[in-house]
Amino acid sequence: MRAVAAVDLGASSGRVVRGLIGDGLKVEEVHRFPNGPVHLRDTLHWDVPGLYREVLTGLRRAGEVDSIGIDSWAVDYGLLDARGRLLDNPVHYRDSRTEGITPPDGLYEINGLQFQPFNTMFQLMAEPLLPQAAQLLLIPDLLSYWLTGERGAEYTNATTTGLIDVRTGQWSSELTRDLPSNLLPDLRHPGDPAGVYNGVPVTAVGSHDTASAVVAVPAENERFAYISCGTWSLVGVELSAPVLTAESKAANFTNEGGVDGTIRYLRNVMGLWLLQESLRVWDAGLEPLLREAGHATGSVFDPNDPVFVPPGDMPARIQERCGKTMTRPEIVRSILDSLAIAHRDAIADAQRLSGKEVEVVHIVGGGSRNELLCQLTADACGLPVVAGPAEATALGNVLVQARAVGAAQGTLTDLRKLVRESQPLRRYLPR
Ligand code: ADP
Ligand code: LRH
Repeated sequence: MRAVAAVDLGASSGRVVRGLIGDGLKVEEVHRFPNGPVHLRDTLHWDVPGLYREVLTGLRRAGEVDSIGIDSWAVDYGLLDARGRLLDNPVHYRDSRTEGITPPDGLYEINGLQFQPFNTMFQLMAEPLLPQAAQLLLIPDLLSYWLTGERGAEYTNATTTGLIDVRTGQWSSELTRDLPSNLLPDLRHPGDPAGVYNGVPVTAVGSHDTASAVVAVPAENERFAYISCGTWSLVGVELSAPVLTAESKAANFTNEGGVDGTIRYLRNVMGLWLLQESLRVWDAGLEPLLREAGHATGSVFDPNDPVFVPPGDMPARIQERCGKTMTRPEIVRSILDSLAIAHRDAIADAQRLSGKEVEVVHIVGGGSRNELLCQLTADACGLPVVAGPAEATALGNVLVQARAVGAAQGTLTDLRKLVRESQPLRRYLPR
């Protein structure tokens, strides 16, 4: 048996899990803590030093391990000065500084990414500290640097910057031309060594949380769609090559770099952020409202409307979009109905645009615990939904480390079998 520690920082919470691999796969959560945006005067930040403190607590609780791996949400970064000091607390991707930015022509053909104003390359266009910066580290790479003193740019997360050429898998010389030289560190790949912390090797994993989540999708064969459902719903299929057609660009589909050279062909759907923010505004708990939403009637709105990106009064924005006043259960039901329809549309588009047909939809992440959302998604898609694991991201992180330390072997198919055989899953048939 080998033990590894996986640090997984989601946009709404972080956790550290201890994974045991050898005779099957066992995971135990040793630490969990909240995460979220913090307004400091006129800028929305993350509390990254606070997260680092929680990571240290989690690693202490994980005890003796053979490896440590870190993943987090994508696109955000810290800037270091020439002496390696953090220039400012990292800015949250929901900050308004990229509002109104438009993508240059010809970008999709190079980076293959759907247009999201918060992609790192657009944040850098609005970054006042760029002239003082010696190096940029994406969040998992920054935490890894604080642990080990070593710097690098993990590939899967680097693809979310918009600065990687999707055809070569390298930093694009064209897109990085105007950036300070050496701003972007050398790339490292999932499974590569990334330094040592307290005598324990740190291993690069799919450090983009969605890359790790898709590793742990318990699919039996290739004909699956996935929904990595948490703060966002990342909805799509796994491919071996990017789709860069004009239709794909118009449909705002992204080609993100995955573990083992895969491409995550997907669309960002606004996800449970709508519900998280509603609960925050109401100061209400999730479970009673979900029960009541089961009997409520909802209205359908477009959850991907950019009006929902910044933090704020989601219930007011939703009622405005639906053109009527609703009760709380009706608002919750409207969110879930609208997400289910957006899931259906993204899965239909992914199949049409990539030519890949699917026979099952896997929902992983915290949203896989939402029974109503899973059933509504099965109903909307007309396909069976397999829900779980809720902690797919941490599991994918564990599995890539397990393979790097020699405790697991094989392809993604082999790693997925370990998930299928060890994790409770629930099946929903379309009604
Ligand atoms: P992220 O990684 O983006 O922070 P998670 O994958 O941790 O997100 O998912 C968090 C979401 O999962 C919550 O916002 C909530 O909507 C949903 N969730 C978590 N636990 C439950 C539960 N017991 N029942 C229903 N939904 C849940
Ligand atoms: C999910 C996620 C997603 C990105 C977003 C910024 O946590 O990494 O894949 O698009 O955050």
